[in-house]
Amino acid sequence: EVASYLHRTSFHFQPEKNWMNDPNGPMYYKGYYHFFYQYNPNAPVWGDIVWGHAVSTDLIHWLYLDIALVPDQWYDIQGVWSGSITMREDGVPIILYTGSSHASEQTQNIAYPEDPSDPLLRKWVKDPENPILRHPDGIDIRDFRDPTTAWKDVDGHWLMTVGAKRHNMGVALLYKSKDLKHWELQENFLHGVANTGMWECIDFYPVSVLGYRGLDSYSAAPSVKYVLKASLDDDRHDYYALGSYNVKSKSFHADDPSRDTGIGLRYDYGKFYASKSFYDAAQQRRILWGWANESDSEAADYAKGWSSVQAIPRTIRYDSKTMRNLIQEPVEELKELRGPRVSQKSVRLAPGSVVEVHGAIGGQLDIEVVIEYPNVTKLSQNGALIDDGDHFDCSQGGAAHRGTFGPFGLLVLADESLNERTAVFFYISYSKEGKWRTRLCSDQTKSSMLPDVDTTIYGSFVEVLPSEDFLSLRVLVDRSIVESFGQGGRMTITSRVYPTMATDTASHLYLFNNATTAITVRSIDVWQMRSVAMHAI
Ligand code: DQQ
Repeated sequence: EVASYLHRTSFHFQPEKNWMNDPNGPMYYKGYYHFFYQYNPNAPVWGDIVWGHAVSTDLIHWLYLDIALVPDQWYDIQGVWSGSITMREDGVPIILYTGSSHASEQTQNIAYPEDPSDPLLRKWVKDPENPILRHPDGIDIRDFRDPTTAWKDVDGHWLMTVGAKRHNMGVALLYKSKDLKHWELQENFLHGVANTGMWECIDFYPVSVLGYRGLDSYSAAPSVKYVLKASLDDDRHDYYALGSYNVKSKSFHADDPSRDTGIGLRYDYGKFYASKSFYDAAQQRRILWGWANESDSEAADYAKGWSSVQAIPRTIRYDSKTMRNLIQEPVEELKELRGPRVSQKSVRLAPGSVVEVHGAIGGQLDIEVVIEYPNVTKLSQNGALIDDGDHFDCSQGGAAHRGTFGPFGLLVLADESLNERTAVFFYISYSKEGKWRTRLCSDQTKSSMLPDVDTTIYGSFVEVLPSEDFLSLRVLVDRSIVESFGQGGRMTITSRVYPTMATDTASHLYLFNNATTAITVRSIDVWQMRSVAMHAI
């Protein structure tokens, strides 16, 4: 038995105890970042859901506030479910949320801050006229939830969407309002995709194709693209499409319907669900929160008294290099926690080698690695064996596989005898279409000696441009979470792991190369991360 506090994260957001799920209504208000979350105050499993509330001045150090919304009305008595914040024109934030009624009907409701002059917004009041929306015809009472942040239509009205399901088609229902309270269903959907099931926690927002700045207004400028995200209840992953928004017809169109409308791109290839973004007016950026649930059993959740963490908030922007995806990076403020650093340059990794990064000790690390992209053309002309890309996916063999150009990367949360280790690695292969493709994978199969943990291997392709002669990887390690950002944040993988030996000062870091070709690491920088004390005020 391993002491469960060793798995409690040290710089990721977690309540003091019990169950947490979706991030709700993140915002910046009067000098504070606010964060609400689906929370069960009574047990480390889902149920009795309320809106937990916390504030921070830097998105990293959090103070817990009193619960913001509890189930106390017929329309939300079975749970105060997910929703969003909208900034009213007078600068006052309002909450739109889903209630699960006494009859399990999903209703949409509105709540206001009791005292908008309090920067902490400690008290919230429900509108006496709630519910403000009931399910429309043709939508089941259980398939109507998670209102988005409202945005301005060209005629000055508000628009918002609520997720639903119609004949197994995931849809974003569109509503229009003058006052954020009286809503009218529009004839068209904002978007919908056949056979994708219920769309939970829809997010819809603009991104600038020009630069790093985040956007708040839903303009029709040609430099603005739109992201539509749906959390698919059926397969529990967050998918997004990049596209355009027709302000006249009020509909979203994916740039590449064949690829995107599936809803085809994932924010993260591991555990990252029910995510929600917000525009941070203080830093003019858009930030994304996502929920990372446990990979261990419910019995383990009861034993440790808590379940789930939030992934580190991520700055998101359009990838102006690939023009096909978003870039996600941990918020800059995380660097405040960086402590002692170890660095190495030009490390040659012979085929089949494991090399320790000396001094990179502990279960709390921020790792940045840059690896030379191997000279695949030269080596293949010399007769090296070429893998058929279609024959390797991350889950076949994982880090133990041996190919010409992979796997190579990191072993994190590893004990000295390598009984436990989590491998985050690249794998380059040649496809039937005659293209070199790179995968980023996270292999949990050897991450823990505990019997019940889900050790699924995660991963997918990451785009490497012809002009890029390197592979880059940033990995955040925090006791029971490993967050990997490939090629500058083009692709991410979040995994949950539960080492029993590789904990605390017995946790080591290694570079490894299981390819049959030598690999050169250009540089590796590793920071030990300080802990954050989160407490109630
Ligand atoms: N979680 C909430 C729902 C939402 C789901 C309930 C997504 O509002 O659809 O806790 O995880």
